[in-house]
Amino acid sequence: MAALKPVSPMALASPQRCDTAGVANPEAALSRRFLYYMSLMREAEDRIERKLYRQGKIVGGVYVGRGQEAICVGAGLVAAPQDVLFPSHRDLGLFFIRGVEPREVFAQYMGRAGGLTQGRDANMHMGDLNRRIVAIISAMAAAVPVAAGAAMALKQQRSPNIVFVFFGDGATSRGDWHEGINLAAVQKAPLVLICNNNQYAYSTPLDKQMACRDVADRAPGYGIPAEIVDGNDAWAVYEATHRAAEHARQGLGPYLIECKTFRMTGHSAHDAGDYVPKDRWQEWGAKDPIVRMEQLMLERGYASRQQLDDLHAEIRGQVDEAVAWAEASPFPDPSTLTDNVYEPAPAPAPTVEKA
Ligand SMILES: Cc1ncc(C[n+]2csc(CCOP(=O)(O)OP(=O)(O)O)c2C)c(N)n1
Repeated sequence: MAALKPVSPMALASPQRCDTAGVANPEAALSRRFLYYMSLMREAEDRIERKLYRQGKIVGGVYVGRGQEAICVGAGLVAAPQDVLFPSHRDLGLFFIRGVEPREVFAQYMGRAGGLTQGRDANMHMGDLNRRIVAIISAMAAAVPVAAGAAMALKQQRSPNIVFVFFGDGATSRGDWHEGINLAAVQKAPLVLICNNNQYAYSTPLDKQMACRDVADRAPGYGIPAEIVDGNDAWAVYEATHRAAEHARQGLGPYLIECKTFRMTGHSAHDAGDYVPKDRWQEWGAKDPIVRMEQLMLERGYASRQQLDDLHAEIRGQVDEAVAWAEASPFPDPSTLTDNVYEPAPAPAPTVEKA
């Protein structure tokens, strides 16, 4: 493991870390939050992908962020509660950070009435506007122009809030990505762009989908700053996101963060990822973000091994309960099928001129 870097005082002074303000050791408290959300995401996704999906209980496909948890958790803990989030399909941690209950997530994945969309539209389009999470947009990169528009709207309203949009490396080779960034850059819209560069887009390795070395190389073409961080280090992601968010909040426009990571799974539950060379799994398995956070906490005396084990046991218990609740939740009543479906008002009857 790389030597531990000190945490920058700027990141610790973040107004967004409100729940660690006044805490005796904010760095320890925030490390614990990183570990909690990353572990909850891992446990929930393991249960979904390795058990419920195989039992045929999941409606739709399953895409997980195994090995990439530090990205959405590190960035998500920077966002203020009223900032707007656009998650990708590997960012479950954002939902938990915003207060979505694990039971709502399991119900969503199982198509139950207790899910966030009341049993509609499975997991791939999960969102909750009440918590300012825009539903995942499954067409790659299509979220970026929408997020640019949301950021422009916040700017017009003179809101102090900003927008965070998450996507993979493959998305950065799509036209919508470039158009969205260009628009946001020209308009100096408050947009933080977070790329999980997990080195594969489905089965396509990075060097077969883009000719530049880093995703960050694309930013200068739009006149915006970018930085590259270790995407398996929640603290590094947090600090970079903090810099990006400050930039956006000061009215300086978009900021791109490229998080180098690796997808420790196939593209989705139906894909074993056999095209990935075996040594790459080993290389990146040794950089597991959860294990690294535990090591940091142990080395700095933020927790004992027993406390970490207790935390994992607590999370497993939460997930057990949530799964049981979701399984007991009914499927939606068919009579509610068209509830919340947009119906245009009937056109007025044509006036008939009498001769
Ligand atoms: C426009 C479009 N083309 C193809 C797909 C099918 N598809 C879904 S995810 C994916 C790969 C995405 O790769 P990347 O953007 O790197 O994100 P990752 O899944 O690695 O996080 C593809 C090809 C899609 N959803 N949208």
